[in-house]
Amino acid sequence: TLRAIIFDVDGTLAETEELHRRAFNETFAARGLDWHWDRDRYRELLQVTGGKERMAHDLAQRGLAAGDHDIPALHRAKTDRYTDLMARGEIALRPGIADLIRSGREAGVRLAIATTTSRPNIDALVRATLGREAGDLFAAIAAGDEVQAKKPAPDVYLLALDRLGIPPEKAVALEDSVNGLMSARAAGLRCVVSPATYTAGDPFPGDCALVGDFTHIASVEALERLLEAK
Ligand code: XBP
Ligand code: MG
Repeated sequence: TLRAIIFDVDGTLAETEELHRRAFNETFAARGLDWHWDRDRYRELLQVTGGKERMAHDLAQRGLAAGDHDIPALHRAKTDRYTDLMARGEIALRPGIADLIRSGREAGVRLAIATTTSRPNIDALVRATLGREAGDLFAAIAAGDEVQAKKPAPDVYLLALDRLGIPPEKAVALEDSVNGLMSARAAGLRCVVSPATYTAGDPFPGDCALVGDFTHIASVEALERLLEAK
């Protein structure tokens, strides 16, 4: 039986990427940089996980020298902007997520997070949508900068499992992207995928349970039924 549910954050708990994009663009403008990522460009850039890595990749593709810019400082400013925007409360959890979290707590299934995003972003999202401290609600939280290699590498899921102290067979990952799915599978986890706005139509391989939205697995019982049917 299932002992833990490990959630991705961006695209899975909530549709956050437009807020990330806005925070990046406002940061660039505030620094007097004439950079702007429109939706199509951002869709391409989402292939590179992690905000700092994404900025470095964008600079390289445009033939600009990364050494001319303080990417860690830009990214700190972006994180400040993102968490301020998040605190306004305009972002909602994706349908089914709040019910599944409630059901997991009632059933004694432990909840965890494995994400590429930065820890302050997780805290801000959980506070704004669930009115709780992430550290109180989730038994283990593994965030982007805590590991050597971000998704699609398995590191962040392995770290979450290590902190939970359980083997991958006893847990399931919830994801919205191919990079996330690859990360979970490489860590030995089963994975349920519901594509988000930016990942709809992406080619998900057959080794996951694909659902239209998370209302199909809004309880631990429904999630276990889906995994058994797979
Ligand atoms: C999410 C990401 C993150 C965010 C930005 O991927 O790629 O980089 O877009 O977060 P996943 P930071 O959902 O697969 O974890 O700017 O804090 O890195
Ligand atoms: Mg995601």
